[in-house]
Amino acid sequence: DSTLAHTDLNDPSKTKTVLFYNDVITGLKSTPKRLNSKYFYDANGDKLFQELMNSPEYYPTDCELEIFSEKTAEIADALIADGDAFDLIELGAGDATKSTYLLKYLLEKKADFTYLPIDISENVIAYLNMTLPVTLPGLQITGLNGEYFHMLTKAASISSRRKVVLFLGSNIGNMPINDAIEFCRELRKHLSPGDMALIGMDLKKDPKVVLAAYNDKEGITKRFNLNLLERINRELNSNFDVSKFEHYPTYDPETGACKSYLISTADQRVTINGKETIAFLKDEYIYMEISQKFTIMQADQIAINTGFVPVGQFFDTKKWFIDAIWVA
Ligand code: AVJ
Repeated sequence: DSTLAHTDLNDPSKTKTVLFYNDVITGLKSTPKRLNSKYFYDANGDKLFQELMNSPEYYPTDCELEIFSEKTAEIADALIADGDAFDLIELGAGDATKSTYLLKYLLEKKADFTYLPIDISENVIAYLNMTLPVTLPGLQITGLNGEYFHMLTKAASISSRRKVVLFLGSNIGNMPINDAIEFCRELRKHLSPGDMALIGMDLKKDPKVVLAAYNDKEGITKRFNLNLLERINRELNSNFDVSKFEHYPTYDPETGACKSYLISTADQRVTINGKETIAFLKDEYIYMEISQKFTIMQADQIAINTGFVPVGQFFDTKKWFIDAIWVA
């Protein structure tokens, strides 16, 4: 019953706005209030995440970069398998820094593959399509902008070659464990026997180290979270006063759940799309994001429970992060 929902649904950019609007309204009308962290990544959010990856506290990227730079050959050789042609599909490719190590090695090895990065951010896909063929001459690349499974289906419709799916950066941790398991089941359904997945997972570790990564001194994580409120203001004609929300990260060493909240510092009202009014009480929270941490055993269990066979494990020297290879 929104005005937005009555705008032109055939215009893909409008459709996206409507989906965003509906999710925001549903989330903010729920008890407790929540927003979906997949919406963090507009152009501004992409930039903030880049900054965050360079911050001293945010370790997952450094750990996985170490794995990809130090163990490139072992990882690539495991993925090449019998040397047949394959599609290398990356879910949530971002700036593809980690995968670039792999791509470079595969090109040197004259492996027969096409790289299909999938990302929710249009900016990311436009950037990869433009820059990767320059930095990696000879690379066959088809960037796909959209939701993971929609784009996996699309990838399958343009090619029937063996698939190797990269899901790095502990993006899998952005779901509660049961959703992650459901996600892996769904992923398995999109694959055929012999296809592979390379999954990056952040491991449980010193709780102080984990919490600091989501509470950096410079306040980048805080701005990263507040940017979603600003994005709602920009794209959905809304009036969040971001100075009246505080970033509150938590880490539970028992469950491995690292969660972030925005806490309203006052009783306040926000108008979304000029018509829907959302009331916040002082100290009321918006649940923003989960970044689940796993044990090595859990990583194996998730594979086995979702129809995969775990066949390889790669760690950084600190053993803070795992890249696991699973065969469908
Ligand atoms: C990109 C989802 C892996 O959860 O660690 C970083 C995003 N959020 N700091 C993560 C994020 C806050 C990141 N992932």
